[in-house]
Amino acid sequence: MRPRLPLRLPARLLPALLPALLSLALGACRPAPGPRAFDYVIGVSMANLTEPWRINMRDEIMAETAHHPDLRMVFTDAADSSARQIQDVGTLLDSGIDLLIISPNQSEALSPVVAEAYRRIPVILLDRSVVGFDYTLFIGPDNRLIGKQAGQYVASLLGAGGGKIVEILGRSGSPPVLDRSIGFQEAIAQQGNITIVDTLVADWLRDKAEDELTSWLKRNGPVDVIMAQNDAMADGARRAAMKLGIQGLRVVGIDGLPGPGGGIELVKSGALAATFTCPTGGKEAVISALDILHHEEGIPKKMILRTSLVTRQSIESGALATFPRPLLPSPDHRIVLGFAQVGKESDWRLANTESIKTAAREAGIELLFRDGEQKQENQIKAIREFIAKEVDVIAFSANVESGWGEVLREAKAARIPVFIIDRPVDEKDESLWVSLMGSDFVEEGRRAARWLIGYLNTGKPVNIVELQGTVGSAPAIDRKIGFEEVLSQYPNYRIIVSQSGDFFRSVGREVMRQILRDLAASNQRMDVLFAHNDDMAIGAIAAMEATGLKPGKDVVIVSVDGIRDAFKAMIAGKLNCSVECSPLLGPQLMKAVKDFMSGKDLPVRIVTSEVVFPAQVARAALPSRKY
Ligand code: GYE
Repeated sequence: MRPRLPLRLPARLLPALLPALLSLALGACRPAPGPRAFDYVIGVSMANLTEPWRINMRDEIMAETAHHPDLRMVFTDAADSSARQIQDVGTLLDSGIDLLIISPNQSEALSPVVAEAYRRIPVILLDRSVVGFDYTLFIGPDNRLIGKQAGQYVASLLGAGGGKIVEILGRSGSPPVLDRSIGFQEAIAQQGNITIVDTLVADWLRDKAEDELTSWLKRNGPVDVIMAQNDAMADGARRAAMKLGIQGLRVVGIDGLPGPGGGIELVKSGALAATFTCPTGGKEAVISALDILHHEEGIPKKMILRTSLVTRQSIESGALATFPRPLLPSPDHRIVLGFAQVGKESDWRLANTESIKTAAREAGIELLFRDGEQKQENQIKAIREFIAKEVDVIAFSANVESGWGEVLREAKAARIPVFIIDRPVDEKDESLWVSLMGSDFVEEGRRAARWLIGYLNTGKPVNIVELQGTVGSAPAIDRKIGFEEVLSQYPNYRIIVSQSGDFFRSVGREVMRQILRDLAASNQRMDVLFAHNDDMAIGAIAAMEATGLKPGKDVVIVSVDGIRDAFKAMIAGKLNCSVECSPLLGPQLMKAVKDFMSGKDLPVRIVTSEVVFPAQVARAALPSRKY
């Protein structure tokens, strides 16, 4: 087998070399006429290839690539220069790559060239995102959450007495820096007696952190904790304190890389008090790239990778291993999955149930299905039944987001992994479930508002009636948040009435009937209806027509889901826009269950890829709608 080295090109030589190299890769690997040696060339644009974490990312990519003879990787190293990375991407595109994996040096600066790439080939964002959604898939950590977890840990380290902290940041402008710092400072702010006395910048580099902190400590004296945004800088901070003979200063880092000098070793040796794993996503990027190139269905929009606290105690207790793996009786054991469904409130829910049942059947998974009939207590009862029956896996969609901690802890104590689909819970302990998969409801709310603003395009007063979903449910809470977040920039848009239709079509009709009576009595005008789902919008349309109103004309209507009846209403001119929210989560859930049970690590969050359907596309789109 030809040695398959990662092609790492000095950026300055790239423009000249890459075409030749690629023709070599494409040509020289091609034996005499017959099947090609490989099918795909993937360009990997790295912000830099000097930081240990990025070198680890490249190594993970190459290790996974080695399992796929039909793949070739071409790496570029932008050496922390956005201008150079823009040039790298252009050169990679012009040399004919099939897919781009990019870890942007800076989000804003790289957004345009990523959008251009996305117009031509699939693009996977790795570790850092861009502005907007012009990409195929994002894989990376939730940096704000990492910062928050670090803040919570430091608070627990300092205890009731509190203390003083110095924060050491990575390179200014680098996307994780801001998010990690925001999350960290938010968590610290919740503790009244902890002060961040200063913030230093060390560009992710160990020696710079050592120099910066040495001079700071000489000027200001000791503090209680150093919070560094990566382990390399944390190690530099530790060296500074040691050099100055300062005892008792505790240092916390992020990355948790294995191997010599990595965060795991630094924690094990006591050099660091703790670190947080920050998976690079390199392996997931290669696997997802193949799925995309093979046109697999159900490619998500985001994969958020799990972060775990690493302390000496967690290393020694083995808790560092991701989610405790249940032991299957035998490799050919038929997995038994207990699923607790919300109910039957909407066409969306019916389609979701059908998707789960069909996918379980096709995956050869035995499904115990329980309908919660819109009551959380029924779902909790069903989960307890699954625990008592010792199923292999539990999955559910949370009717409302609160009140699940106890039963989730019972499932964990029984070593039964839990998957959450569709509606998340508001539990802070993410170790209570393996993975959450579903839509970004806040973004759906934003999309509804952005469409409305663009459609009306007016500075005149716009009166909006909002039909909310189930009170306390994540989609109702978050769609409202997203809708109002965008609307807050347009003061002429006002929500004059907001009531719940509980996601039911019938309730949407009754609530709208009453709202229309109240508006008539108070001589108020309704210009727009924003309904949190299509079913309530369709119910409201019936109520409007009963009063002689022309829905879609007298009242502009935007809703969420994208069910068939919404497309029919749009074709009839009664609904103006439906924001997609896919219920077809069955295949993704069953794949995740099988992957997990076969030992694979899973993202802690998988976000579905979705679009917006304005009425003008409804007729063409309806035939291909699957729910
Ligand atoms: O919008 C609605 C269903 O949880 C996203 O619940 C789902 C929502 C969906 O009843 O139609």
